[in-house]
Amino acid sequence: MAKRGAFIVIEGLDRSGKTTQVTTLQARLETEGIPVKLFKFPDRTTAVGNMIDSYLRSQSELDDRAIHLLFSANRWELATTIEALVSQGTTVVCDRYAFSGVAFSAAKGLPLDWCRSPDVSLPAPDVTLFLDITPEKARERGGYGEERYEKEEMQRKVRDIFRDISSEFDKGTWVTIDAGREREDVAVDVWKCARPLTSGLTSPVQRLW
Ligand code: T5A
Ligand code: NA
Repeated sequence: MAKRGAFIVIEGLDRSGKTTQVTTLQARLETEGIPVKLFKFPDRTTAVGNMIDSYLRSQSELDDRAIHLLFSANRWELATTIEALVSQGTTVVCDRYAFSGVAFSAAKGLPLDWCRSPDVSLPAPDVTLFLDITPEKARERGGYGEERYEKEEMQRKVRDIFRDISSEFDKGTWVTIDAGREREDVAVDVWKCARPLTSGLTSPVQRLW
């Protein structure tokens, strides 16, 4: 069976260092000669992404359900591309995914099952690396508080929901990493989890959820 690329998702609270870590991971994979492509959700560059961006910057108001569905639509509009890349042997690294979708909307009070349903049958990551940080520590980092959800109370709820979600996965497919440490220490753990997956998976990509 032909080898495919890995589908690696990095999740976490706001300011946990996801973008920093996906960028480092991409560079390391490239150094090893492993074909890699980065995705980021929300992808603010699409038409749907523009609406999400405006909402997050509090420049527009939307019903909680409407914004939830837009976040999901934003994943669906890139799902085919992600699957095609992975099956052609490219490793896809993704900065946030459906788990952020569920955690943030459920933290606002929407029922968890309702939150999951629009993401059902999206490609499932081979591993989700969850960057865990206390809201207190996250707040000390650059740029915190600029966007809609960057408030401690909200972040605390989101963290609890992420923990509930993590308990549904086995240790191989969901890894919690202490993101309150130095960048390089976090990167070492990310690399340890990601590297083995890129040596040639043959099993088909699974589906959420
Ligand atoms: N959302 C998202 C939903 O509600 N539903 C969804 O379906 C999805 C996909 C925007 C919001 O959308 C919500 C969740 C969010 O509230 P975003 O665009 O990913 O999501 O948000 P960003 O603002 O881009 O990213 P974050 O705030 O989450 O930051 P990161 O990527 O976690 O952190 P990063 O790497 O940018 O670092 C932040 C700062 O900390 C420093 C960095 O240099 C930077 O200044 N830093 C460190 N400092 C000390 N020690 C370390 N180890 C550090 N690592 C990074
Ligand atoms: Na980010």
